[in-house]
Amino acid sequence: MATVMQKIKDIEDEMARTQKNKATAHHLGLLKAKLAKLRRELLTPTSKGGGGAGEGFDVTKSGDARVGLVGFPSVGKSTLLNKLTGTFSEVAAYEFTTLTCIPGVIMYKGAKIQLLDLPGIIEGAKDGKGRGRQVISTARTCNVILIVLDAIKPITHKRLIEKELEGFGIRLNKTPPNLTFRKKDKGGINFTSTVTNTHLDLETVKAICSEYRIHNADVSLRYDATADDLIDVIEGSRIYTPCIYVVNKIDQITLEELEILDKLPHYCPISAHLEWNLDGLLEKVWEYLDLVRIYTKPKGLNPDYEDPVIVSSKKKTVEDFCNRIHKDMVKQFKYALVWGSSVKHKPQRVGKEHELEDEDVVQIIKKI
Ligand SMILES: Nc1nc2c(ncn2[C@@H]2O[C@H](COP(=O)(O)OP(=O)(O)OP(=O)(O)O)[C@@H](O)[C@H]2O)c(=O)[nH]1
Ligand SMILES: [Mg+2]
Repeated sequence: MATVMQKIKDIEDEMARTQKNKATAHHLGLLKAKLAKLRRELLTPTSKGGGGAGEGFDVTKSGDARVGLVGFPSVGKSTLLNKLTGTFSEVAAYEFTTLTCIPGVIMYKGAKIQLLDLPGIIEGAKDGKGRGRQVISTARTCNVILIVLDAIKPITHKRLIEKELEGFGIRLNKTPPNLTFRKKDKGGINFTSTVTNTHLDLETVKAICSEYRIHNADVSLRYDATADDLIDVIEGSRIYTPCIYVVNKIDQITLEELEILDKLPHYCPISAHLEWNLDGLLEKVWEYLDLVRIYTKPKGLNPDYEDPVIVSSKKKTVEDFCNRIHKDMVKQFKYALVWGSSVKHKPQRVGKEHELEDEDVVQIIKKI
């Protein structure tokens, strides 16, 4: 392990030493690819060595969605979990109070949201320091990540945590790169682009590909992609997670300082201790989770508005809805009656490919 970490450090040092310009672009691209490969090696260690370094904490996923609290020690993650879920996780003024993953549950708009309190991470977590790797592995399983920051600590902390998560293949508030990468049997590296590229050129693309021993491929860009974007696509297994920066302890800063924070994107200022703006935070979490509530209507009865079935806005067909209820339901499916914004008529008869909208009412008609 030490050798992989040493190699990572050497490459990072070399990148820091290398001036960024046209002549060095391909060399930097190559170094970035090497770095991505080494980080992946850290994630999936060979059989020898400590037990499953790439594994997260053993907490069962439950409810409709999972939200994780990530941050440096003593920023107030446990305080926040306690206030939002009523679960007990020890709070103390000293660092590294929480040593394992503590789950709690938030009931919100009829959805059951699992909130995970995680141990504080330290710089270098992605390279194997502390329990950070386990923390970040668990963060990978979350539908939304809350990066908790301390209002009185420097804003550079935000950048450090982002770096840790990025080093582990988590992309925050990003969409997958809009570029095609296709391996071929022959023909060399073919590079095309529909826009002007300021980051990538043929030479850099070739350098990156050669690091992966890929000598024949079509690479086509539809936007000004970076070397990191291309590496993400080649590496695969990147996770794209929405993230909210929760700035805690705002009871310790001035109104002027708060106004500056208010303008930043993806931010939510709170005081966990004094319970300031926790409703605002929940609303934002709900927005970032992007969930769809579907009410069921048994035949001849009123819809059940108390207990919606929750699906993700990316998987919201009638079939997805059926699968959330029971794995065999779709086998018996004949058609569905839908009331709500996804249809024109009330009710409308739809098939299992139909996409539902938030707060639709659905009645499933089974085959006899
Ligand atoms: N002033 C102020 N203090 C807070 C607030 N929230 C938490 N604290 C204090 O900050 C300290 C650390 O809180 P914890 O909730 O234990 O922090 P943590 O992030 O879980 O820390 P680790 O488990 O060590 O990673 C405690 O002394 C809390 O009382 C807040 O909103 N304002
Ligand atoms: Mg804690």
